[in-house]
Amino acid sequence: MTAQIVRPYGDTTGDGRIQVSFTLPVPFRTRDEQARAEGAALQLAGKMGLDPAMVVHAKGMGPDFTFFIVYGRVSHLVDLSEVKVAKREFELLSPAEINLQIRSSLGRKLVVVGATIGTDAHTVGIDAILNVKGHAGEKGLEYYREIKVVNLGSQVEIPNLVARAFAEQADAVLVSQVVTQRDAHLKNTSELAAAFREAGPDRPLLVIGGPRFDPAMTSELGVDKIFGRGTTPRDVASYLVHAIAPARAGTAA
Ligand code: B12
Repeated sequence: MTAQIVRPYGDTTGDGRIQVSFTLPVPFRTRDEQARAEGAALQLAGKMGLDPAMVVHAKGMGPDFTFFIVYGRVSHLVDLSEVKVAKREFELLSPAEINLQIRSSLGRKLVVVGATIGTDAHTVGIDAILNVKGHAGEKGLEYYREIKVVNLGSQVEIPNLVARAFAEQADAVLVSQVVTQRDAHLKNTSELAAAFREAGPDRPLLVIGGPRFDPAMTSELGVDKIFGRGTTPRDVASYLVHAIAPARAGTAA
């Protein structure tokens, strides 16, 4: 049975050893600069509660920055009974169940329009969900007979996405945001939600995804659902069915 109170494992069970990496705006060119940089890293590690702490890797990043990996011991305990896990609010269905449910509930194909917005050119995530080749051993939404996928690609401007979504009579708009520098993903998502709000009351479902989103931020960002790291196409298809084409009484789910 797993213990309720656990500590990190480094060299031996429960020794509390962890490894952290960070960058400081300090140079690392001369011997003196290197010694000062490592001292700065150890000072930060100490303030973070790592005792003892050891710089196991330091590398200059351009003339003014240094990247560090620090290995050290923390005294904190993890109480597993206090861990909160968000519960999935929809049932995970098979592709056959998803197709059947769309057909019996909507009586037509479910239409999704996908894109990345802003300057974000990372398409691997949205393609993993949409393209037939899929992700993690699962086929993407293009594989589903009852789903029509319109993949607009990358760096789509929000007004163009809104126009296309209405032109396609999209049931859902799927947007990927991978770059999070200066909170670009949050700003772009809020702008997307505002643009759809302004476009009229009958907007499609807004589904956002990316590795660094907090799935609990849906209402704050004005969208319907946020998917994070490790999402699979079946997660998304099951959610779409739950939100757009729920099972009618008496139909198979
Ligand atoms: C491949 C890659 C690139 C490729 C992208 C090629 C392409 N066509 O996509 C190239 C080389 C072009 C690139 C460029 C850049 N990149 Co880059 N890139 C990566 C890298 C290595 C992998 C990303 C990836 O493909 N992951 C695999 C996919 C499957 O995972 P995913 O995106 O998380 O998607 C999953 C989930 O998040 C979710 N999901 C994602 N989107 C959606 C959408 C919906 C609707 C749903 C439901 C789910 C969902 O489902 C997916 C499957 O599980 C990451 C580092 C990393 N290891 O993650 C950096 C990274 C994302 N890149 C980064 C940066 C900085 C850049 C550049 C700015 C670099 C530069 N200075 O030029 C440019 C930006 C270009 C631009 N305009 O956007 C940073 C971002 C840092 C930040 N905090 O924002 C990262 C994290 C690297 C780093 N550590 O610095 N990059």
